[in-house]
Amino acid sequence: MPLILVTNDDGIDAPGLHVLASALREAGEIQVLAPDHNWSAAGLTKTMHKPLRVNEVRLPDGTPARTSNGAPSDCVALALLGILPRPPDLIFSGINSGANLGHDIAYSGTVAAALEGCISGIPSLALSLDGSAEGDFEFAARFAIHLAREITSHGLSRGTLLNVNFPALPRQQIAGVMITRLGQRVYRDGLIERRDPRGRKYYWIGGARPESIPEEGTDVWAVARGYVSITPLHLDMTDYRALKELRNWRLDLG
Ligand SMILES: [Mn+2]
Repeated sequence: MPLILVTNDDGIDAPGLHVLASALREAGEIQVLAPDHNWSAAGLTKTMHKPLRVNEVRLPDGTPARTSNGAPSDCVALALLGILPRPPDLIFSGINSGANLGHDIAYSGTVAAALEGCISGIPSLALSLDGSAEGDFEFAARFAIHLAREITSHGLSRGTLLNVNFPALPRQQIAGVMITRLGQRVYRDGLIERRDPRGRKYYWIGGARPESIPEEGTDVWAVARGYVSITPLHLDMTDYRALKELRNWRLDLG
């Protein structure tokens, strides 16, 4: 039985984490280590300037779990560096409440936790559910069991992680599974300026929900059409096309 680390970025109280941990018990021995509060959009964080705490807690169904004041990626690092009795064979991050598509992966704490696992050479996945209706997590969790078995039999090459997104649909309406590439998000953030009680300015960055460019074959396209989207991501972010172009620049030291 593989040892599976389950974490997330919505925090230890998130229903998506509970449903995932409960389901994955069918695929292996599970260990839960998740943030003690919501870190959505925390990205990849390495906490270096404050102490990290780990507390033992129980999930609503009684499953023993651990929680930390660190970011999702810190939780994975803590687990791998000795908090778990032995290194996990697989890392599942999720199930996030809300999709992580296209450019979202740069901000997503859910994906960041999987990235942290991937950097350490452990097969890792991020799982996200479009929309946030609680009842929809069950199908995604069942599918996660299937993914755990597939990864155990096929393996994942080093440097690759999987970003999985589920449409906000009941099982009967899901069209199928599609292997996709990353799409593009369009953010509509604005700067909101306010004043605190002392008259000093402060700011919020925020706006309407992001939209997407529905290009065929992308993750945003697949989820919009009711498919489960699986996007293989790679740690090597080198732009190989730009590598050739840059070599034509005059970049002598002068
Ligand atoms: Mn989240």
